[in-house]
Amino acid sequence: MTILVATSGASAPTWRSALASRLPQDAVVTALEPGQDATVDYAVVWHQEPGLLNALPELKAVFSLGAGVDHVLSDPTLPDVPIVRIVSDDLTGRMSEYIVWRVLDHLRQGRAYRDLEAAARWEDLPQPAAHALRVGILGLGELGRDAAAKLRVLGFKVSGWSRTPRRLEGVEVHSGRDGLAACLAQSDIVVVLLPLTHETRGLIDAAFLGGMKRRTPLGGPVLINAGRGGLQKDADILAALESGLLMEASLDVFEEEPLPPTSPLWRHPRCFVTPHIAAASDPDVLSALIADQITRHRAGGALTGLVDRSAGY
Ligand code: NDP
Ligand code: OXD
Repeated sequence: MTILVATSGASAPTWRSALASRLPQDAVVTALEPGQDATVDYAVVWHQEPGLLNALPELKAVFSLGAGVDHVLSDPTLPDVPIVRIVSDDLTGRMSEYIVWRVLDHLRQGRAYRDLEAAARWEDLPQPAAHALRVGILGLGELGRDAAAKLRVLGFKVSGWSRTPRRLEGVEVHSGRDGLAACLAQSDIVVVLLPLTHETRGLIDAAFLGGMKRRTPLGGPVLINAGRGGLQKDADILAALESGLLMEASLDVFEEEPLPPTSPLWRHPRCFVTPHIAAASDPDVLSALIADQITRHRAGGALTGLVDRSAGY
C-alpha cells in the first residue's frame, strides 16, 4: 500500500521519512510513479495541488499536516473521503505558548520598554495587572480552550466566542453572529483562533475593528490573530492602527503569505509580525499520531479529529 505525502515547501522529505519509520510495511512517497495512483490509500497533505487527490481511485482518507483544513477543502475536486486534522497536545501547547507570550508582551508593554531600552532611558510606565484586563478569544476549539485556561491561571478575565453555544468554566461565552459584538465590546485584548470558513472569511474588517472596546487599561484595544490570514483585511488593520482605533496588534497570519516585504505591517511600530509560526507541526510527534490513525483505520477502527466538511472545519 502507498501513502502519499503532498506538501508545498521543502518539508516533504522530512515528513516522508518520519512516517516511513513508523509504517515500515508501506511505500511512503512524495511523488507517484506512472500507474502508482491506484495504490494510494492515504494522503498526508499541506496545500496539495488541486486535482491531485481526485486522481487517486483507492483513497480512503486525507490527513492535514496542521490543525487547519482550509488548504485541503479549497480544492473544488476534493473526493468524498474523510478529512482528518491534527489534534495534538504538542501543537495545542505550542499555540498557547504563543498566545500567552503575545498577551503578556502587550500587557507588560514590551514595545514601549524595548524603545526605552534602546534609548537607555530608565523610566517606569503605569502597569495594569492581569486581573484588570479581559481577553476575548474568538474560537473556543482545541486551541482556544487551552489558551483560555492558561490565561485564566495568569489572572486574566476571559470571554470567548464560538459558532454553537458552549459552557466553559470561568469563561463568559458568546455564540453566533449576535454574540460577536458583545464579545468585542467587552474585551481589552482580542485573540483570534478561528478556522477559515465561508462564514469567517474577512471577519476582521473595519466594522469588526470599529466594534472593539475603546477605553482599555492599555490605552486602547489589542488584536492578536493566529488563526488564518484570510480572516482579516490587512489594510483595515493598518488603517485602525494608524487612526488609533487599534492600540497594538500581533499578527502571525496574513492575507498573502509570505507577507510581501513591501507591506507596511512589517514596519508599523505598533504591529508585531511573525511568519505563521505560532504553532509548528512537529514531524516526529505528529507522524506518530498519523501513523497510529492509519494503523487503526486499516484494522477497522474509527478515525478521530474528523472534519465537518459542510461547516468547513
Ligand atoms: P477547532 O475546530 O477545534 O475550533 C474552532 C473553533 O472556532 C470552535 O470553537 C468553533 O465553534 C469556532 N468557530 C468556527 N466557525 C465559527 C463561526 N462562524 N463563528 C464563531 N465561531 C466559530 O479548531 P482549533 O482550535 O484546533 O484550530 C483553530 C484554527 O487555528 C485552525 O483552523 C487554524 O486555522 C489555526 N491554526 C493556526 C496555526 C498557526 O501556526 N498560526 C497553527 C494551528 C492552527 P464551535 O465550538 O461552536 O464549533
Ligand atoms: C495549522 C497551521 O493549521 O500550522 O496547524 O497553520
